[in-house]
Amino acid sequence: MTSGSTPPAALSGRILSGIQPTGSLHLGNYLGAIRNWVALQKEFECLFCIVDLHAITVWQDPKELMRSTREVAAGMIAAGIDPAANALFVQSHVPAHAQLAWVFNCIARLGWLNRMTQFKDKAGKNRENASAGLYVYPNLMAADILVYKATHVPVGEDQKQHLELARDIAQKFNNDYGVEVFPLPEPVIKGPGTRVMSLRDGSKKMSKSDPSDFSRLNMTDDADAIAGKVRKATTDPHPLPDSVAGLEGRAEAANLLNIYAALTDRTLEQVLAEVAGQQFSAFKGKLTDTAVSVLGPINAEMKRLMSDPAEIDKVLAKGAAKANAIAEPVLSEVYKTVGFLPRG
Ligand code: AQP
Repeated sequence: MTSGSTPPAALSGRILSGIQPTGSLHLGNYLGAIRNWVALQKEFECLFCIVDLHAITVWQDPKELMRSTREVAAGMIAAGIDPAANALFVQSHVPAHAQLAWVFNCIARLGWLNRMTQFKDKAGKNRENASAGLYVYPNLMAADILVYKATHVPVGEDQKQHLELARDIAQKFNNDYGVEVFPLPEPVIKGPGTRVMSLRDGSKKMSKSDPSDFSRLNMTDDADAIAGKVRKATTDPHPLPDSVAGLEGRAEAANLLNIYAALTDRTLEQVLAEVAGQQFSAFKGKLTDTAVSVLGPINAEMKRLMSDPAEIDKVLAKGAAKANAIAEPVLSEVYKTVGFLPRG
């Protein structure tokens, strides 16, 4: 189940990456995050956290949450995350995340949280009915990062504001107590940073929680499912253009081409040179074959791993032990700094 490789001698820092077990992993999670994390594990000491505490800020069916937590672990390992060389673990298995988050609830200012755009997006119009957890989500995310004194965090566009908040919290904690407990974590960008959009609507991001399964390619989809979804993907009546400028106002075409470029490790310009003038029907055939060739082996490995849940749980327990060994001394340092009496 693990490759057993050893980390290189000189690592550039410590990275914390998180992913929510809120449903099926999809191509957006793979191209936008997991694939880049696989590359980062060669350069950094990495902690990969399946953030179940974050997941319950909105309603989760308990059985489905358990299944999804194991499936995310299987997906990450199948995609190339090496749990022997890094820590792959579940957030609720490391109590220091929630404990440090409480301290940060007392550090972060209401005004800072009020500016978080993701809360506004996720709470929508029914703000009064959103959970208090959703509101303080960024404080927990700051704790996820700082409980390991992570130096770097791979973030997409949508998470930049949360990383800024984590830096503000670290700085305010250090200033308030006159200490240098926390480093200020830096964003790290690896790979093309592909943002994958919905297959049904090119203006919305591909998302686990989109009610339409046809909006996304799941990492668990087989070849038939992939072919069906690509065939049904929204397009427009025009042939494919020969330049990036020709994609202006064609969000769905741009999305499919971006996906094809990311899957084949090429630039949009290189891909356009290949497909310019083609009709969508021909291009969709190529895209399907490519998606199947990339996702197929991952999918098969995920199925194999999911057939032995006890083995996944063992890997996650080892990951939690590694994570706890780093987090507990940091939490003790914080508790001492704020003046909590040591436990007898
Ligand atoms: N469509 C996407 N394109 C590129 N990257 C994406 N990520 C998610 N969707 C896309 C990246 O995947 C990582 C893990 O994301 P997450 O599960 O923590 O939360 P999310 O961004 O909220 O993902 P979803 O699928 O949209 O989940 P739900 O529907 O539950 O909110 C992150 O690095 C994210 O940027």
